[in-house]
Amino acid sequence: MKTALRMMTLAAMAFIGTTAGAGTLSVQVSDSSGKPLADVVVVADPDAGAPVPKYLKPAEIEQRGQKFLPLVSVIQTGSRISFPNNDRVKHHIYSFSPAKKFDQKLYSGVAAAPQVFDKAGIVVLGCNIHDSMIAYVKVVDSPYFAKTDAAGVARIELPGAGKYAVSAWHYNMIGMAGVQPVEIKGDAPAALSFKLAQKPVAADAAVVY
Ligand SMILES: [Cu+2]
Repeated sequence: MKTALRMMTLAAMAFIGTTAGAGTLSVQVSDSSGKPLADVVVVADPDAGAPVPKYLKPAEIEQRGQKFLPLVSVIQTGSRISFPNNDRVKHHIYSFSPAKKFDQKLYSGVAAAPQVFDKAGIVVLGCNIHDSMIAYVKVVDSPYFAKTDAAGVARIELPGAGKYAVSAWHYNMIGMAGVQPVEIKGDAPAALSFKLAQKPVAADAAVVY
């Protein structure tokens, strides 16, 4: 435990120590017509052999207005997520996804125990009571990730020079986007763009709750 703590501290110090030479990667994501896409998970995986530090941060997906908020989360493998219920009604969260199967029986308030997501992959959450409730959790091994904002832009701080493989994922995309290599040199900013073809929006999804 002591050793683990020391290693984490050293890793944190190394991270702080290198931020001066860090490079910011900006990624612009749009659909095939060029419209900016929000809620895209962008991940930069360090090249083989490069260290993959753990920066585990607890995350939260609340339930409010019979919705999961946020709709899309991205966390590093091993992180935990808590699920506070801020509705008056009870929810019953479940996932059948291979990366994390669980079943959080009917509850209200903060009664739900946090869940640890220890396998990389895509986890789709639903509620047994409210069929319209859905959330996506992308669990990734790399600590370098971000979600695109309303302008379709994700910014990832990378710890200095090195090569990375950058990928983009949206819950409504068709197939998989190609992985793009990027090399960070010194503190020069780098930029990439992705176009992700989207499935037509299902009639179901257009329902206003
Ligand atoms: Cu519910």
